[in-house]
Amino acid sequence: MTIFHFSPAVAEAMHAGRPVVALESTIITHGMPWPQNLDIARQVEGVVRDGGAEPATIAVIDGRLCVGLEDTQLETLAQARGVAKLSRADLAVCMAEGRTGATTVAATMIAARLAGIGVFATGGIGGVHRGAETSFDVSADLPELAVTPVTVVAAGAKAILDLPKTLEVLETLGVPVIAYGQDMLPAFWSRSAGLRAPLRMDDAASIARAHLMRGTLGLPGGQLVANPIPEAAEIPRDDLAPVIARASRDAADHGIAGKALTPYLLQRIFELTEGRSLDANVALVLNNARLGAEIACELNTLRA
Ligand code: PSU
Ligand code: MN
Repeated sequence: MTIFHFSPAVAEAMHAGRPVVALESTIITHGMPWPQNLDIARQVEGVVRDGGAEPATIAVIDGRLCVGLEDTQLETLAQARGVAKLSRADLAVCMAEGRTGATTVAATMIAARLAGIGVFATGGIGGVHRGAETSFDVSADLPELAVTPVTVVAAGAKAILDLPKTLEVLETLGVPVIAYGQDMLPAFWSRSAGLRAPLRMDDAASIARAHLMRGTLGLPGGQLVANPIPEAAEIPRDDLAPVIARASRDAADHGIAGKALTPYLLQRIFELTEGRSLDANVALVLNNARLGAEIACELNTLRA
């Protein structure tokens, strides 16, 4: 049984020892509306290529774990309805049943590690939801960062989450949270969460060295690089606070929970900001793809 399927472009890059950056697919199927999602997915891949690395968008298609998607596959996935959102818990079941699903941060990390890819760029990771003290809703992305050795570049955790609790859990799990080029933790649509990040690094080469150092020390798990959204694209925290509060209330009123919560909140915030949240989302994802490519190139140089 073939478990993996490498796209020709990714296979060639890996064979030639060129840097590769993993990309997730849940952001395409559940994080952004059609048809912008397809355009953005293509742009992200383009930015990785411009940065000197090969993009490997990861998804499960008809039971096969695809590392790198052909453009037609990307297009099909972007407009598909009812695609499964796969995390650590459901990845194997989806594959065993020969079905199709999009990979979250956790599942993409698992696939990247198996494929030998050290760097993964995305928008935001999942975290501890507001009200987790009663709902217990903590994303599987957090424990994944503790066990799977992949460096994940994100724009911090989404402001829809409880950021102080998310930081606490990451600390408990021993996950390095590294703000890139600033002291404060970025909060996805805004450059600062109003909280200091535990760690700060200012260049891709140091991040790549820290990635390798964890391996040398025999530490499992990855690193979270929190890359602030470009200033021109940021939505100030005060503008977003009432929108997030409203979206969270709507979710509670409609009984939205579990896997459906993150996609619901993102969609609701998109509606409430009349698309402004998506523009910011695009800018930060592209920015993360750029940094991801840079780190992957440095990692490649260090390993050579
Ligand atoms: N950030 C976004 N859009 C998304 C996600 C994160 O801007 O769609 C997705 C990622 O795939 C992440 C997942 O891994 O949401 C987390 O979902 P949950 O909170 O259910 O673990
Ligand atoms: Mn959850």
